[in-house]
Amino acid sequence: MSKKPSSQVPEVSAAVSDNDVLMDENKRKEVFESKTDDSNKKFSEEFIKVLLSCKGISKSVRTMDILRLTYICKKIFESQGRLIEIDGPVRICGDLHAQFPDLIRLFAQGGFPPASNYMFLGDYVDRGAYNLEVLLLCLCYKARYPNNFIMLRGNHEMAHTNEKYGFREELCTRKGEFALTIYAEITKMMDVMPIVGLIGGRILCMHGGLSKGFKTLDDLRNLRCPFNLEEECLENDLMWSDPGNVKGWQANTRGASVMFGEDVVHEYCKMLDIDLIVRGHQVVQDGFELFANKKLVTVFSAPHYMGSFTNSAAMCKVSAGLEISFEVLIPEDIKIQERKPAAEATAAEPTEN
Ligand SMILES: [Mn+2]
Repeated sequence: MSKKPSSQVPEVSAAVSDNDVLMDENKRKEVFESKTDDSNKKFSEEFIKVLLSCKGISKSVRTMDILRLTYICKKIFESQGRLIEIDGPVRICGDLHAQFPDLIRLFAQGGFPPASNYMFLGDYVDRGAYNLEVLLLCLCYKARYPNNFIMLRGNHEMAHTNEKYGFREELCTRKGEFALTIYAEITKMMDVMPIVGLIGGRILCMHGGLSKGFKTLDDLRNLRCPFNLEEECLENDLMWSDPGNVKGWQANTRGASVMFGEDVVHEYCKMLDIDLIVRGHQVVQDGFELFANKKLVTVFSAPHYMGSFTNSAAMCKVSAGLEISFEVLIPEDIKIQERKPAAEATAAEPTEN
C-alpha cells in the first residue's frame, strides 16, 4: 500500500497521537463524536483483525484505539438498558477471566461473530494473563454487532474487584503513563453495562443469581444505574449471589451477597413465568451444572481455570425455538495427557507435514 498523505488519518491506530488530545477527556470526546457510524464500523473490523492475529500478548493495541472502542461501547450499553431482551438462537457463555486462547477456542467451536449470536455472562477480566485481549475482542464484536453480541456485567466488571485480581495491574504494566486514563474510562463503561438478559421471554440470564430485591421482570427493567457497588442491593445480588444446598435465602459463604436454594429457583420461575435461569460465577467441573430440576444452570467458559483447576468450559446453546443443549470444551493439555498412552495415537498422526 502506498504511504498515506499526512492529512489522512488511518482508521485504526490513532486518530491522533497528540498527547494533549489523548489525555484530555473533552478533546477526546470531540474527536470520537466526529466519527460516523461507518467509520466506527470499519474501525472495529480492523481492530478485530489486529486482535485475532496476535499470538499471546498484543503489542499493537494503541491507547487511543482502546479509548475510542470504550467510548463507542459505553454509548451502546447506555442505549440498550439494564435488562436486554433478545430472541434465540444464541450461545450463552460464562466466565472468561482473561483466558484469551480459550476465548478463541470458544469462537472456533461456536462460530466467530457474526456467524453465531452470543450472550456473555460477565467476568471477562481478572485472574488470567490476557485481560486486554479478551475484553477488547469482546468490545470490538459488541461495537460491530451490537444486537447480536450481548455482554452482561459480572462482579469483575468493577473497579474495586479489578484492583485486587489483576486487570488494573496488567494495565499499569502494559500501558504505563496511560494506564490510569484507560482504567478510568473502562470503569465508566463497565458501570453502564447491562446486568440481566432475557431470551425469548423465557430464559433469564445474569452473572450471579437471584435476589430478594425483585419480584417482576419490570423490576429488572428498572434497575438503577449507577448504584453503590459496596451496598447490599438487588443490582449487586444479580452479579454476586449463588445457588446452594440451602432452604430459602442464606448468607453467602463467599462473604458477599446471598445464597438461594432450589425452592427459591422454583418460586421465581413460577412468579416470573420463565423456564430457565442461566448464570455463571462459579467454576463447575464439566463447564455446566444443572440445579433445581433443570430450572437453573451454571455455565463456566474458562477451561483449566487459573491453570490449577481441571474443569472443562461450556457454552449453553439456545435454538430459535428455545431448545437447550451444551457444547463442552475439554482443557487442551488434559486432552493431550489422556491421548498420549493410547496405542492409536501414533497411527492417527497426520501423514502430511
Ligand atoms: Mn464472578
